[in-house]
Amino acid sequence: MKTVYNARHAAHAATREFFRGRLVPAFEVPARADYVLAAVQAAQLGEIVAPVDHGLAPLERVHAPAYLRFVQGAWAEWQALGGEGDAFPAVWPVRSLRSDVAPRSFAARMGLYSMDSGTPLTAGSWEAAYWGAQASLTGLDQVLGGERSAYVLTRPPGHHAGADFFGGYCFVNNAAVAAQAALDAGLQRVAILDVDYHHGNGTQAIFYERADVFYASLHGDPQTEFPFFLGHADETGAGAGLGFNANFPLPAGASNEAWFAALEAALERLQAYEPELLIVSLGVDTYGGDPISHFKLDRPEFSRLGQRLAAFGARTLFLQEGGYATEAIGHNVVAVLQGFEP
Ligand code: Q9C
Ligand code: ZN
Repeated sequence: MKTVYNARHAAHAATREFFRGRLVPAFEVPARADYVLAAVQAAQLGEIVAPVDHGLAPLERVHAPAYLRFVQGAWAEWQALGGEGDAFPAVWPVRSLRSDVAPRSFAARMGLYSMDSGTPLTAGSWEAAYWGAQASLTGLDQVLGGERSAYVLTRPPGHHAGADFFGGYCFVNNAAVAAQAALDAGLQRVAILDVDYHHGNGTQAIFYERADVFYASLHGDPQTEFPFFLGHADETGAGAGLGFNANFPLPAGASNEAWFAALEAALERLQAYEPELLIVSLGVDTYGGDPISHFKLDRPEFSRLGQRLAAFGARTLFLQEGGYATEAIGHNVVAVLQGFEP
């Protein structure tokens, strides 16, 4: 399987993030992708290719142009204000406040276009995220061009980013960009299976009222796990999208047996949908050793996941999402990919 590697990921390099009242070393760091790249090379998984630039238009198919422009220019605005260190939002337009007017204040727009204070915006966030989306589109080209599968190695991740907000370490929703581009290339039914520990609120929201993308996710129960405000089992889609969204929340600490039972249930739903393409939001923060998550998968389970996805039988685009046990994530990702294609 080929890997599309976004070498510009390293432009997004946060040093710290907020955690329990302190600034602690960031979890979503460049070393994550470096370890995965090393593991992909050591395993001789296949050719490693660079992203091809498809421009901004495919990103604008799922994100509000004003939001993309904001992220693109945010670092310069922050610098002009004399911002020291990374940029964080501090105020949000919650219930009863207006979110239909973009204020002139940069601080206000940081809040308008974000969902949490846990996502540092850095000098190279836009560059890294832009090229991550290009890597996704390049991976899609491989799969639509006849490859059975492709793996996109990029960061920052994407699945928490909504049409007009960043959060959860995500700025551009790579899975949504690829799914929409697949439809624009002529496909009619695209499935997204999100196996990251966290619910992909951005991806769900983008396609919630649509039948042409089926979003299924297994994740830590939002009652206790980020992103807290989406990801419940009763979210089944709306309007034309009713019946095309399926959430499988599991309690923090859930057993591997429970996780694989949920995987079966999700795949059963996707099988009935008969997708022409499967996009896997491949977070490996389900690993037992992950520092911010609470499932218990390990190497044998990651390999079993890959095998099970191969048996699903669809053209498959793997996109890197979370996974914060930095030194382990390369081995975990490779276990999935080698399980898929031994
Ligand atoms: N100190 C993804 O896995 N904040 N995002 C956790 C831990 C949010 C994770 C705080 C975690 C988001 C793509
Ligand atoms: Zn995650």
